[in-house]
Amino acid sequence: MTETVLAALADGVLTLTLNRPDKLNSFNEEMHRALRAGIQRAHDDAAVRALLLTGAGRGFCAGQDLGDRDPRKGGPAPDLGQTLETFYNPTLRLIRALEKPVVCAVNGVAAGAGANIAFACDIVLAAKSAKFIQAFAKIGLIPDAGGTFSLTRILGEPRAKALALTAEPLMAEKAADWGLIWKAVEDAALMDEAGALAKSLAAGPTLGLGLTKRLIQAAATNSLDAQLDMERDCQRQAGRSADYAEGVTAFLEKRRPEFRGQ
Ligand code: T3D
Repeated sequence: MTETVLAALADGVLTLTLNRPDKLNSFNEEMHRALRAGIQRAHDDAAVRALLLTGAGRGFCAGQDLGDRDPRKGGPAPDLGQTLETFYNPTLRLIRALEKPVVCAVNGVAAGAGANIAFACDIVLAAKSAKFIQAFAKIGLIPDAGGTFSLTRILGEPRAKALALTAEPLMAEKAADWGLIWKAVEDAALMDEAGALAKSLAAGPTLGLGLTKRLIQAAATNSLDAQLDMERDCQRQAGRSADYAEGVTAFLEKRRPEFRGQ
């Protein structure tokens, strides 16, 4: 049977590739479970120092597989709150809580929860031909997988509302102009560029990078006082790391540092 998520570990980077290309990598239950297991591995395995998420084929991810939601098949209406609780929400929380860099290479259309999973990642690169669609409005749903959170925080209400209410596609270059993603790159260069970025992050001081991620995510809800306290505590931790000692030593010895993520 074909695996719904391909996993490959090289140079400290765990690459997870959503792999249902015939369905534009939309989520069935198996793919939900496989993606969650892959991200959990990134949490648990010290050999993983960065995560790279992408999609197979011409799309990144088209959200939920609507074939699994076909009302014509009869039966009671599905409890979508339950499916968010069981599948999407744990995945979103795992991505945000992972104290290692998460790079997302959006190789094609990202729709519905597929777009919002990308926005939960730390650094998002997209092929210039890729587009992001809050497709929910077209089928009577609300933006989930953290969409109302990320769109509003990153873009502000006017753009978040327009994207969510109209379900208009947003092209990669405009998404980058708006600050919703890091950058749009030539299609042919996407995987090389995203792979090189993930590899260089994985070779970096990943303990410090993880703390940095924690701080930036906390800033949206912290007061300045709380944030300053948190920076003090995290800097104390970073200052005791082997990577900090190595970074300063390498600087003084005018050589490249060799970080171990400790
Ligand atoms: O249910 C819950 O658990 C609640 C959570 C919901 C989370 C969500 O994500 S809800 C939103 C679900 N997603 C969508 O509504 C997007 C549906 N797809 C589209 O609107 C379009 O496919 C795209 C705009 C993404 C791409 O359009 P296009 O023209 O490039 O491709 P296409 O021809 O529409 O799709 C190609 C194939 O993928 C096609 O199959 P076929 O005809 O070749 O056999 C299409 O049916 C299939 N596909 C695309 N998206 C989905 C899908 N099949 C199942 N589910 C999909 N979401």
